[in-house]
Amino acid sequence: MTPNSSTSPINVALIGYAFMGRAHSNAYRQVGPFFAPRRVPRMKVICGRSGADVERARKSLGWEESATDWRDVVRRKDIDLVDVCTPGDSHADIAIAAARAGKHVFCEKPLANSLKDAGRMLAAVEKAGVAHMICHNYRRAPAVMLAKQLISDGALGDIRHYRGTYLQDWMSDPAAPFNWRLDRAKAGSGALGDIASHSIDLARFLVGEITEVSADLKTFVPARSMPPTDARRGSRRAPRSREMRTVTVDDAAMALVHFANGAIGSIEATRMAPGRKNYNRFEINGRLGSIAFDLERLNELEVYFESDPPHLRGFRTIMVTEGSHPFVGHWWPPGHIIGYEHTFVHTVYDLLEAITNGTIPTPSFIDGVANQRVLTTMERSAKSRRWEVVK
Ligand code: SOE
Repeated sequence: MTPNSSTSPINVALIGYAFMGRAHSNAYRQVGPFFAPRRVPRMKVICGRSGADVERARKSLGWEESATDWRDVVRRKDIDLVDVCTPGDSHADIAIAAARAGKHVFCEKPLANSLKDAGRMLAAVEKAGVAHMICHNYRRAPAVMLAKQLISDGALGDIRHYRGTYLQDWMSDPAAPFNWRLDRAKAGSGALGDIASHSIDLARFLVGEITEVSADLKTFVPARSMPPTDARRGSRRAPRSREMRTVTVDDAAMALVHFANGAIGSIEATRMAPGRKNYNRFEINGRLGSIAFDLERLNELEVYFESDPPHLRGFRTIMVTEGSHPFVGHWWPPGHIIGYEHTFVHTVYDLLEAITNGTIPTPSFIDGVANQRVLTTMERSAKSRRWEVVK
């Protein structure tokens, strides 16, 4: 890719308008005023299958136009960047078509529903010479960036342990209805691809490549009732017993992992941990110290250093809200905390700057493929009930 000296806006097409579509839209709106990228995003078109719903989303999220056919959208001459926020089963088709049309591609995680599709996506963006990025937004929580700096500076010494847990509870109640995330054909996998993929990304970012895994997957609730359709919702008649649908993905995933640098670790993800809403936590222990992060307290990083005088040793909590901390200077004065949505703004800022510089941002589709390889190996290991090499 070549650097782009233009200061014209980067015209964005967003495919998908649910939770992630809203989070990305917010990021495009905030990034200009707070980060002043050299090329600001222009929120050109938002695309979804239902014309009425996507038009509502357009109005509330601030896009110029709405559309219902992503194929037309990704071919448009006036689009520079295609942002894929759909369920996993359409990532490959959209991203590959966008790359072939010469667009930069930003894609939600996991990159695809299979390693093969993830590989095809990477080949397409590399062939087209466009920028590509996967949205593992938690890398850009300032506290996670600080953790990365500490590790890179050697403050923890050689890393021995990574303990990543991503716990949620929204599927814990067996009466919670079926949704697309429970359908393997749409989502690829369950807690594994949806949230363990974030823990894997943080493990790769902070510690290094995962080489071997021993994993287990569990589905606690094998079938769930279908949500009422719009017609049934409006009906005055008493509801008949609901149609049940088989859950074809895991509710929980657990793995022991080995890293190339000799560290060992564990990764656990579940949607069945009552009380844990979005508990994306890691602890890393090195020869010289330890760090711990919890997304539910995302402005904080716990640190422990062996180099502290013995009588003062203990975990302390750094408020990562100083202007000198990564990204923070663009927001508020020290102590004026930031939240979940800011991690997307930081991610989008780095993506826009990379496009302007003609570089490939990280995590790129290369990371997406590496992540998918670990996910696939975890599935293989859960089946074989053995340690499996990541390949
Ligand atoms: C749902 O489990 C979800 O929205 C994930 O899809 C996101 O990637 C995660 O960050 C929060 O939870």
